[in-house]
Amino acid sequence: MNEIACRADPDAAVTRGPNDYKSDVKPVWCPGCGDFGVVNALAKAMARMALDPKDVAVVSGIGCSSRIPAYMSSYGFHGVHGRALAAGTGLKVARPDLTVIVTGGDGDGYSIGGNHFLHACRRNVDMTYIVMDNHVYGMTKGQASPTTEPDWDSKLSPDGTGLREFQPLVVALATGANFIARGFTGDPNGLAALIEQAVRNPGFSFLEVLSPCVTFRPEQKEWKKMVRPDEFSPTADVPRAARRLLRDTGFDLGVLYAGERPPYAPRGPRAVRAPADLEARFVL
Ligand SMILES: Cc1ncc(C[n+]2csc(CCOP(=O)(O)OP(=O)(O)O)c2C)c(N)n1
Ligand code: SF4
Repeated sequence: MNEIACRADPDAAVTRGPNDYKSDVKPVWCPGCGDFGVVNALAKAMARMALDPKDVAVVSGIGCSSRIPAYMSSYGFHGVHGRALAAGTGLKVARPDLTVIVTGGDGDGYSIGGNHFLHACRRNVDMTYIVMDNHVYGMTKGQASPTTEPDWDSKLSPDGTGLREFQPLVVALATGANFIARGFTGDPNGLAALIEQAVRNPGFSFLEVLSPCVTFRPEQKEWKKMVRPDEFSPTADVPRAARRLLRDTGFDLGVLYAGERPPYAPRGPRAVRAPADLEARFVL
């Protein structure tokens, strides 16, 4: 266990290892699901940053991957399908002192939540978005998602959908995300390092994680042979990152873009009030 003194409480010499960031709730995921790797990497990254769990909120929508908040010892919010970024944005603006990490799947984030994805990139609120992309809707038993390959033949999409895949990194770059990277659940150390960089980079950080669904896409077990670690070299130059994406295989890993755009800061008088004041304004 990699134990590090907690930065938030140095005098008390609190030490926390990755397991201290996991809750006692046992994941209900299928054995071998890639999402286990994200819990492990997230816990490792939190330990490396010596975050205090009470200062972290993990926010999600709905899906197998969106169960993550229950498995962490930090605060968590398991919301509705496709609205994790809206909840995370509200939380971060109301409580800028918190480290907000939004998590979910490709269905949750790119399909029903696609509009929120665009505007989260554009708004550049200082938070991290981790998408566990398995190119399928796992929880609802294997429907095609926006990142499903057009020729993926299944009972629900015989002969494939024929639809072009959504390109999350291209969209994130075009709409203004301040940090863009791709990781793989089969490399927990590399993934933990990417999560740490994403959290530390100011503004909206987007981390696309290839996370195999061993039940509905068993062929994804081959991803471990297809990924290309450290393929991206980080740049703060948007045109350069865009040119690099033209030859992306979909399995290139690393930090594509680390920008310097200042994060969103609320303008004018502080709109956030004490919960009691807010309640009083809505009394009928
Ligand atoms: C408004 C609404 N529409 C549809 C659903 C059904 N639903 C639950 S999870 C899900 C897709 C999950 O896929 P993904 O986000 O890729 O996560 P995974 O389960 O693969 O991790 C859908 C369509 C829902 N819960 N709410
Ligand atoms: S159905 Fe797929 S995504 Fe869901 S827990 Fe099982 S392996 Fe993971």
